[in-house]
Amino acid sequence: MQISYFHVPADLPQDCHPASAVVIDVLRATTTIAWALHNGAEGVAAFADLDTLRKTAENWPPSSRLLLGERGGQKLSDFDLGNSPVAVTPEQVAGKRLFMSTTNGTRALDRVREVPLLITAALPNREAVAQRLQREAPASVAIVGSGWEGSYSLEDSLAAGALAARLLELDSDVAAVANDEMTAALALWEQWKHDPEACLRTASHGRRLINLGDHDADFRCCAGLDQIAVVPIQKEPGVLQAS
Ligand code: 3SL
Repeated sequence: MQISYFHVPADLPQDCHPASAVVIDVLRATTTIAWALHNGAEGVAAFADLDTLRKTAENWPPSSRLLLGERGGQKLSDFDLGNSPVAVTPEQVAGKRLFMSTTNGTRALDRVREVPLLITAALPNREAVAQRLQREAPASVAIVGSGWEGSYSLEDSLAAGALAARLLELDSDVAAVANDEMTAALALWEQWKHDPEACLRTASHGRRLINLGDHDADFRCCAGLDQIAVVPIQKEPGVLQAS
């Protein structure tokens, strides 16, 4: 299993066709997806574009759908929820299809939607994703960070390093580091693994969230390692479901 890391979706070469992809947006899209599915959401349909999201959601019964997302970290005025992982409680999401669009995370998902095995990961479901990849044993795994509007995100690299570190621990004969970005992400994880929340708060997007208001609960949630066993997998184009 050759494991590569790409800081942002645009770094993935057009002629690169990995057997599997893992999209990461620690702050906060893939953390929210993991918690929403853990808390019983029927599925998360991810959209890069808001108009397409609204039109598609209209075809779903109002009582079993929620519109969720943000732009620039702020909830959209006609949406039910923003992008906080602590807001997707069982009371809010159980049995519902979530229609989600975020500044970077859902765009990253869009970029790799053709990859045969597409998973999302965050720190709370890191162990579950690692176990699943080990079981599936794809020849190649492209871990794709969401970044922020095309540039590097510290926290996505941290989680990429956390996931690769666990894959190497599980079976270092099978898992192998395939690019320098992956090696650097592993070093980042080594540096911060005893205090991931501090890394998230140091990151530029962490500071952006702090400037927008009190996100303490989100930071705690997004930094919580190996807390839930859900593995969000793309079951149909753009739709993630628990497995
Ligand atoms: O960029 C994204 O996809 C979001 O996760 C950003 S935010 O944390 O909701 O502001």
